[in-house]
Amino acid sequence: MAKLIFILGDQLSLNNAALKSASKQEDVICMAELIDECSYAPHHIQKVAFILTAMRQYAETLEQKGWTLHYHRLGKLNSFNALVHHELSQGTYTEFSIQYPGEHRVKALFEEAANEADTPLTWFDNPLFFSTPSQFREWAQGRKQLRMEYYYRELRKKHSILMQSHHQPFGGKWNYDQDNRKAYDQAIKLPILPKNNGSDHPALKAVIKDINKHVKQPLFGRIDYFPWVTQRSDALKKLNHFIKHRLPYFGTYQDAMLHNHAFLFHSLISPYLNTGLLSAHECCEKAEQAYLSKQAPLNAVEGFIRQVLGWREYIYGYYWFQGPAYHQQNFFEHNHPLPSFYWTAETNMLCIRSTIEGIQKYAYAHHILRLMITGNFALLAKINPQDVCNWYLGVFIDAFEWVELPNTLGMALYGDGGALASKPYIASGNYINKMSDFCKACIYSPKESITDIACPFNALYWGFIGTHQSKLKCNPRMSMPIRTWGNFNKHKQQALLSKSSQLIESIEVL
Ligand code: FAD
Ligand code: DLZ
Ligand code: SF4
Repeated sequence: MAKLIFILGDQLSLNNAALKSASKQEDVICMAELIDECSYAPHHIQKVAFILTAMRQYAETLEQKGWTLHYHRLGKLNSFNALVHHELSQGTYTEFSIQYPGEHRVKALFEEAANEADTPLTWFDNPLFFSTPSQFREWAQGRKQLRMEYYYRELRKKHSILMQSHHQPFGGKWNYDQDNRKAYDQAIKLPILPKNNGSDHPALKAVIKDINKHVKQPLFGRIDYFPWVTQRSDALKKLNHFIKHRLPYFGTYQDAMLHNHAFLFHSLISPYLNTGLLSAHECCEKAEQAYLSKQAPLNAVEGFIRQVLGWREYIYGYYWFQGPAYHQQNFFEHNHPLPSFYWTAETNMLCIRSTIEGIQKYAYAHHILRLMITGNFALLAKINPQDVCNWYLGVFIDAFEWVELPNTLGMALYGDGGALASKPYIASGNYINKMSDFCKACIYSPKESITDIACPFNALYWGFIGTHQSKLKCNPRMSMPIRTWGNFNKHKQQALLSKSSQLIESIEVL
């Protein structure tokens, strides 16, 4: 009797563990393009088109390799539940097999469907990560604080990555962050933008046509320029190109921001890693090799490996560790609605306008833009975290809940009260001015706080400190701004608090 193997839109690897467990002679592989999955978040058109095109191309590979495949194109089925019922009406299966999905929601849907069908369901760990949710749980057990740095060091040792000996990291230090905080200074020429892989890509064109026909909910963004690829062989080329041409400068300019360059020296590999087109192992191995062959310096290689082996693995474990109720947390009790410029980019704040225009165009913004521009503003303007998370889940090509939620709710919004981040990532216009070229061309001035031309980030920053002192004062890393706030005279405090409230009230016209 056959097993039914489900492969989801973010599991497109030939090393998929459920696929590996299957028999070509007996078992059936099932994949589906589902209306509900295209509409449950305010997705970017490039995200939906990327996933569906990659699914179709992966399915072709499976068929060429001789697998029996039930592939459902967009328009036939709405939901995972409908898919399970449809498959059961066509055949009898002893078991369902599936690799762990990227969301609690999807896991619950399959558990419910298998239960209803009275069919055993086997989950498999995703082998494209270095670690599993249960290994993270074991590591987390009994720890007062779950900090990425310590998880990262364990994984470096366990997998012997960038290690001189079992306990000694290359260069003698675990962390080169101090060298990795430069604004862009033109010392190195900016990389050329990735080419448009959209307009002459027949598979992508066919998918866009199907999306326009079947997905009724309007999608976010544009797709006239599509810098992404949709097959593993091309994703590998993109990775190799990054390692050769941009990795050497990745560390130095990791935190830099530019008005007219959305990508700088970043790798642009997150959509491929998150859908199974690339594995974390090969990304780290290639980066390590670049260091060993003296093609990239240690600060760059360690900086990159810290993102993939450190942050990405930690975030994955953390998401499953926190469980399905995590998304409801709202430590600061912020409840203002998301401003409409998060969708339209229509604001005079150039840092926000430029970031959101980039997202509309590419479904992408690099980490510091996500954290210190759109995330920082949402936190300072006291926007409801659930609204913010919904936006992040939709608008980025690489967004799946396991990675979006801890980054947005935990890291950017401090919505879990510091379980993930050691302090709120907040900054005034001064930081943005130091790290970018936005402020030079903005109608607001980062040097002013109260006047009509004052940068809104400034009064919002102090308004945030002023209103949340009691919640922040137990965090030693916040003692400096709290002390500074305390040293302001009452008149200045009052002026900043009322300017901050005014800005929040008039947010739509900023
Ligand atoms: P690079 O800067 O070149 O980094 C290399 C790789 O490291 C990335 O591809 C990614 O796989 C990994 N990485 C780096 N930082 C993180 C991190 N904090 N968490 C997990 N992996 C990391 N990343 C997503 O993949 N999906 C998301 O939905 C997502 N949402 C985010 C939301 C917020 C508020 C913030 C602050 C960060 C978010 N990130 C998310 C993390 C990070 O911003 C992106 O992984 C990165 O910008 C992707 O671009 P890149 O491939 O050019 O990354
Ligand atoms: C995001 C997404 C989209 C847009 N479409 C599909 C789809 O049609 N079929 C599918 O299997 N998965 C899709 N996904 C990914 C899911 O929403 C969800 O994030 C993953 O199934 C979690 O593992
Ligand atoms: Fe952004 Fe303020 Fe700079 Fe304008 S002045 S770009 S709003 S930080």
